[in-house]
Amino acid sequence: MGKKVLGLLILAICTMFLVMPIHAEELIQNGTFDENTDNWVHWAGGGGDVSIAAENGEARLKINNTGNEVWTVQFRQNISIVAGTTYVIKFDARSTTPRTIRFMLERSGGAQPYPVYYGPVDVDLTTEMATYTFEGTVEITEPNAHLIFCLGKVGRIGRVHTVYLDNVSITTK
Ligand SMILES: [Ca+2]
Repeated sequence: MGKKVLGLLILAICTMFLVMPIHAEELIQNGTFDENTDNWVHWAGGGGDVSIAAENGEARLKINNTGNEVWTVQFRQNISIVAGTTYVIKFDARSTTPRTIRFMLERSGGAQPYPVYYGPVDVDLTTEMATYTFEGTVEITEPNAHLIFCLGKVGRIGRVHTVYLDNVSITTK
């Protein structure tokens, strides 16, 4: 290969990298709740009782009863994770009653117990909207994973309250 050709080839490769857009991949769909609560799944059982709606571009989770376990109220979305990838997990949240919620990345379905790939992380919400950011590297590739918020009995909540979520995001780092 001639020097000139090699030079052009190197130039072409360098140009390719320069023009390639470098952006993190977003795993969460409708994390802004601009499209109601599309793509999101909620579940309550074991005494848990929740009603979900999108309100002013936020997810509104009215918790009538937390139930008796951390998982008795759930809000989640399926994602696919890749081993060795570092993910940045971010969301805005508040609660009409200050409370702790829990989130994690775990397998969606299959035999119990569900393996956890990141977390569980407990987050203390206040009545003010705040942004919470976390970062973690997963060790397993799992096309059937989910981000799950557990809004059941975490800490001590004895009354009806509402949790608001917005700008839920998981990006590759
Ligand atoms: Ca929003």
